Amino acid sequence: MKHLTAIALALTSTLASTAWAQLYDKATPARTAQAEENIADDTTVTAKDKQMFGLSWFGSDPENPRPLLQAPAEVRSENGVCKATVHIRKQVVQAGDQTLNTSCFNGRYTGPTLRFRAGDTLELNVINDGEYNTNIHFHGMQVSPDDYGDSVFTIIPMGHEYTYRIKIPEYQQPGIYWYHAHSHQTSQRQVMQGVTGTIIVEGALDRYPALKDVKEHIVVLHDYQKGLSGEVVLGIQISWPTYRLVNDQKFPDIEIKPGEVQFLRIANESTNIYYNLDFGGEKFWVVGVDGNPTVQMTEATRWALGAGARVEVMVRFDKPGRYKLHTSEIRTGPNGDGYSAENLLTMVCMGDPVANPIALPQTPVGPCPLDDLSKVTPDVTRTIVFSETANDFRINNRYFDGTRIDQLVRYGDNEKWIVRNSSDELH
Ligand SMILES: [Cu+2]
Repeated sequence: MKHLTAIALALTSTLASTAWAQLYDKATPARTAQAEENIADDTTVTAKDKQMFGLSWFGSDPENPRPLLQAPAEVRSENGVCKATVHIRKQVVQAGDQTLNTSCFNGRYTGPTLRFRAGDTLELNVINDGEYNTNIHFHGMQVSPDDYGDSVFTIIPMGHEYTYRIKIPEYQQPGIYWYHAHSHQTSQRQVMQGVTGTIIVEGALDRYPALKDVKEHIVVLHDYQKGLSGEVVLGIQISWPTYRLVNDQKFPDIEIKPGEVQFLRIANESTNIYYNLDFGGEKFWVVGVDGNPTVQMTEATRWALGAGARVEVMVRFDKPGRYKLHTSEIRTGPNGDGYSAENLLTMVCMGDPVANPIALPQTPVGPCPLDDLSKVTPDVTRTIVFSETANDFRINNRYFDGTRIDQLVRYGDNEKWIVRNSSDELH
């Protein structure tokens, strides 16, 4: 269970969820190939879906119309400033083939993507007409917590608004990040309600000139548990099945030509779920992990994505076919949670092969922009131990207290942190 869980204990009982996890684990044996196919069949588009989504959402194969993946709304930086407004308000929104009565950004379950370059300024106006006091955490950004910056101790009360003004440092690495509610004890539910969005720091492909024109897709993995009231449940049960979406859509398609290279920027914006992603054994090439460019393109056939994690990959399929982005069943340890397998989206490889296919992997031009810290002598070394009791999660045997300072670090120091997980589950 991730940090969001740890700080939202008021909403969920660890004991109850652990007991359920064991039960659930026993109840869900590994899926057979037939079962996997049934998942796909369940999500075949119906006449009702067509009405709901609008015809423009459907792919170019008239025999098998399916909703194409739609990008979330987007705000781009202009003249060095990315200026956006997110309005949290409770309303009925479309979430896949269901509706959800929820407090989310701008009437969409998936919030707007904010795009800017290192060195720009982000001005994010947050209007809180939601159900909780809130705030925004800019996940993975190396920015100041001061003044109108990235502080999880900021509180935007219900009925108020607040504008974050954040200078993005020149050393912020290009890649995919996200922003989400992080107010203590309600962040888990707010994230599941949809108080999240994606951040792109531009320039991720600057070191790969041959790839500068490849088609890009933002792929937001997000999920919820819905109660009888039509809202996100009050008591989230971590191991219970959740309704999983990709950019507000259920099992959408992406079209790709044989031999074409496309760029998938995948963010796990869920509260708890781990994904264990694959394309049915097809290779893909990783260019970024959690906003850090990889030194070289890394070939992979499977990638585990914890809650909050991101991965950016190049895909190419040489033969026509339907290649499903799939997550396998995953269990986070004897004391952890179990998540079922599911198909998330389909890359439909069709049409004429591209004339001059781009070779993969590409060799990057110039050095990796990340500093190599492996040879730096640390100024301070700390050991951080994660543990669990029957009732709570702890770091160095202490439960979170927002009024206490646990680690005081000096600006500019090089620190070595040894992180030890003594619990019986992934963290
Ligand atoms: Cu976060």
